[in-house]
Amino acid sequence: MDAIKDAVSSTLEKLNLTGGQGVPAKEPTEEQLNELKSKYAKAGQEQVFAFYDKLSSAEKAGLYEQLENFNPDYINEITDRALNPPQTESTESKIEPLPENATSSVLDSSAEDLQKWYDSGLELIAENKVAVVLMAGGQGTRLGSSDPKGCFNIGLPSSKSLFQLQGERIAKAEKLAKKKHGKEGVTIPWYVMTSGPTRAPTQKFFEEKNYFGLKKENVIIFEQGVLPCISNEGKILLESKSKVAVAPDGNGGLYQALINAGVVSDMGQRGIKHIHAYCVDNCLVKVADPAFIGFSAAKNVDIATKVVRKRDAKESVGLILQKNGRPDVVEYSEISTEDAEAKESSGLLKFRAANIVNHYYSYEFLESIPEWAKKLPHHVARKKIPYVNTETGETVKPEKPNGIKLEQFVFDCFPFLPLDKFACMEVKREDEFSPLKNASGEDSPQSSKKDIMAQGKKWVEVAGATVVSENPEEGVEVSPLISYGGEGLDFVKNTTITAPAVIENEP
Ligand code: UD2
Repeated sequence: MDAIKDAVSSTLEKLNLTGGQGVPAKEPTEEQLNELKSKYAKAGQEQVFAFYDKLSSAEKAGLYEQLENFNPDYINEITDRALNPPQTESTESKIEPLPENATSSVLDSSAEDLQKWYDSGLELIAENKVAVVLMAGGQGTRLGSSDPKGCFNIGLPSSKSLFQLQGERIAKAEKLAKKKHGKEGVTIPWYVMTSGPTRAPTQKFFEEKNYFGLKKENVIIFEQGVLPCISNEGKILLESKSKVAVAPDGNGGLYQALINAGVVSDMGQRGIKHIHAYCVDNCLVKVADPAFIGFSAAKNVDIATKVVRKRDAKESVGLILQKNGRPDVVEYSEISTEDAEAKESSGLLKFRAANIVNHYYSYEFLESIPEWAKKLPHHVARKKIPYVNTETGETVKPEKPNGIKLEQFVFDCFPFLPLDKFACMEVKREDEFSPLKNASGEDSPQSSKKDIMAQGKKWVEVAGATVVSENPEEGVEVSPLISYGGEGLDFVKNTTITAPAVIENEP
């Protein structure tokens, strides 16, 4: 009997007709239905029930379940606020680069400071006070792949995916801390945020890969929220006669999801004090970077962010800056050309601190999420959104943007902090930032692979190896399980390595 129940439940889950935890959604009573209908009618969104009476019982249950999870008044409010943002006085919203004292740069920090931050970060990891949050809910539309980006194979000799590289860096950071401090059971819990479209394939991939050698109980996959897609006229769109068109609520949906999914309380139970949150598509990301954790803890800030020097005025990155004396980020899709191209007398871009979605949070700051999550603004993405015409019943695939997706940006809480609770660490692009955004050209699988292999080659040459190859472009892949950041490679000293090569075993 259980097998049948499981089969039904998983089918309903696939049809998205279950109430979240796989429990089949129930058809509403007449009274429940009328109550919800009037709520949507009062908000001018009654069109979502256009086909309700003709739906099957399961479809009615699924649509009711979905609509009950939204508040149409709130959807109208955030849509209106997103389309008509409150205009602060233009003089007030003057942007300026961050003040010197809010930033540090590994480019000009002393070796002692870097070592001090690294050692203290490793100690905090050894004390099980460090957790990692991965933002992996984005859909790789620009990449042209329907799989979650973390599953992507960038063509390394080892064929490792981005998820695997990141999981192995966590394992290595645990091992380095354990070795240095002689502690058993060093654990860095890995909280992986997915969205509707990426949840199941991500879960499946992690299970197939046996969590990349990490303990399953320390890899927690959770889901961010979704928001309805809205027509240009402000109406909630239907994807089908029984389903609202929805989209993930942006990486800023992280905060509400951390609360709703019980992640912050799980961190509390584990005694976590320092959190590293990062972007899935950066193949060079130093996951749980001890130096960054140590730097942030030493500065006693609530948020810290890593930046690289912006490549050029057109690079699609947010810019870390200050606005009205508060830390802030202006996204590439919202910065004026004038500000993006502004230069200092030195000739350098005035705004060159490029956001790389690589943030530190204090646990206390994440505990305060319920106080400010509702204040996080929504941004408008104008998109071509397939929908069902509620007059004719026909499905329309629009040729041009016909609606908006509302998304929150993870850095929009930065202005909630005074500058002295915020820090910025500039790092070297070639060491820490190579995003996978496009199918080819800049920020592509090819550039990701090239940057990883170049980094490994540099590491082994610094360790005393000689790398030979017919093509000087060829590099060396060094497994994260062998070296986290270039350390521990003495065994290659005075050896010759023919590139391309993979180093994944110690002699
Ligand atoms: C992001 C940054 C941009 C710059 C750039 C560098 C934001 C809002 N923008 O732009 O400033 O740093 O990256 O690579 O951070 N994600 C979710 N849920 C969502 C949407 C995105 O988890 O609903 C994740 C996504 O999986 C990825 C990260 O957030 O890990 C960044 O998302 P993106 O690559 O779509 O952002 P992008 O490149 O527009």
